[in-house]
Amino acid sequence: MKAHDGLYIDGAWRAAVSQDVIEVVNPVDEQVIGRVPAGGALDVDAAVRAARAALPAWAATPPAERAARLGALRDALAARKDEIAATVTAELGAPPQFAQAVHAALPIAVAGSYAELAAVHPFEEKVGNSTVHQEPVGVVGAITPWNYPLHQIVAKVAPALAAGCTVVLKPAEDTPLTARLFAGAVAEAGFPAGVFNLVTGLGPVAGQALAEHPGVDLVSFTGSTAVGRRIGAVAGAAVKKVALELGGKSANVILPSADLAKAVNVGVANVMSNSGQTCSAWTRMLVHTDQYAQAVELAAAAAAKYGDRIGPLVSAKQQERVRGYIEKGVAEGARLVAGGPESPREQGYFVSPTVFADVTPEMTIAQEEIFGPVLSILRYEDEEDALRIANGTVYGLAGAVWAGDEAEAVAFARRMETGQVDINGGRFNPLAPFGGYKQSGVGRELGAHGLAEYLQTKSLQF
Ligand code: TXE
Repeated sequence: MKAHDGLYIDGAWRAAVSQDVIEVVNPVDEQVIGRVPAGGALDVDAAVRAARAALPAWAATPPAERAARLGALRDALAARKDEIAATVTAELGAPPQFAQAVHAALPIAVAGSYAELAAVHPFEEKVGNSTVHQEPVGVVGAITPWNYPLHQIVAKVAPALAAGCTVVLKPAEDTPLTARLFAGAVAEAGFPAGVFNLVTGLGPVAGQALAEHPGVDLVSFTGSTAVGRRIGAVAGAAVKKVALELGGKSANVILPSADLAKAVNVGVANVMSNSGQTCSAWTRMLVHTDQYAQAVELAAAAAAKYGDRIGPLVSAKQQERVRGYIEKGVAEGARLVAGGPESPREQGYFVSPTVFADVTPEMTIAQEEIFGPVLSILRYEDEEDALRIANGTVYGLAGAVWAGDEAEAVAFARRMETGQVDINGGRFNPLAPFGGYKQSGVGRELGAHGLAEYLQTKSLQF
């Protein structure tokens, strides 16, 4: 068992003022695998003070030097790739291969993209008789969830540091060990003391204290809509900037001209990936009524093939929540064609890959984010009906469209109220902006749009 190692503040690991401790649990065998401090308001205050003190010098550091430090961070993460994957496997339960290929590799690519962007971004531009300067917003309070423990951190911290902001990170209490590895990589990369600070702790304590701290200029949050609303209200009252990446209920629209088998199989894989704990997952599959029966059969067969191969959910709380949704789906009249509410194993927070047919748009399982390996298949009569269903939730984070002809899929995608759409499958692009329409959030992450969140502009007139 790892020791109680402290918080990373002002360039050093130090003991927390708070004596409270978080026990980290492996969701496969339910054993305690580590303990970290549950920081309190005094710890958050110390971290924010360190970030404020470091801000002027870091903001004035030439972008090329900031880019060099981010390059060193990418290298430090790459050197820890195996350890990162093993830690994500231990605290999230992600299967080892997925942990390597996605949980470790993706954030390394994102850190690299910001090393490159910081070097070339036009922080100063001439506009007529003015120069427009893009300056860092200031001290960033970053609050991250557990579903992609490292990616969620890097997607906030890397652009913030590239912009010249300093950061206090409060990672999810379920996955703080990965965050500690990240802090180790930052220390090795040679950032000045106070530029990055880590306070592990509970959401309503450390997270709340960070969001409310008057020394924080921007709160960047990823997590539940309920907490996002509270953070937005706190930030609004203080007129501080806020970026919110919240839930999703994304539609996978299979148009009649599409390769049905491919669209269904990729669609099922998308939902089961990371055991369904992905905010952009295509949890609603929309199929034309003439192809509906065939799609249901294909999806049920695809889900059954997963069997035991997907990992558990992160915690008993999430397992209960997801099983509750499955029971609700049955109670509201949807037809289970794969999986179900029973846990497939005695131990661990597992949920079977589950597929519902005969789901109608108003059912709870078609409206609310489940955050587990649960797919709902809905039928549509024509394209307008498909669009109405696709746009018929409070969310708008991601989605997919499949068609025989790319232009047909693009035309449909452009009418969707959502922030990112994969055309005939799509491929992850670390430079493409990611974020929500409607209640899926405020702001964008990744690429130049992600960098812009951490910048404010000043114009000088001549
Ligand atoms: O989220 P929370 P939970 C959704 C998903 C999931 C549900 C609940 O539907 O089933 O949220 O997950 C911190 N002030 N998403 O309970 O509580 C908390 O410590 C400040 C979608 O884990 O929102 C953690 O660091 N911070 C999502 C972070 O907020 C607070 C990813 C997220 O936890 C706080 C995760 C407070 N009062 C869950 N309370 C996505 N969009 O990817 C909690 N936190």
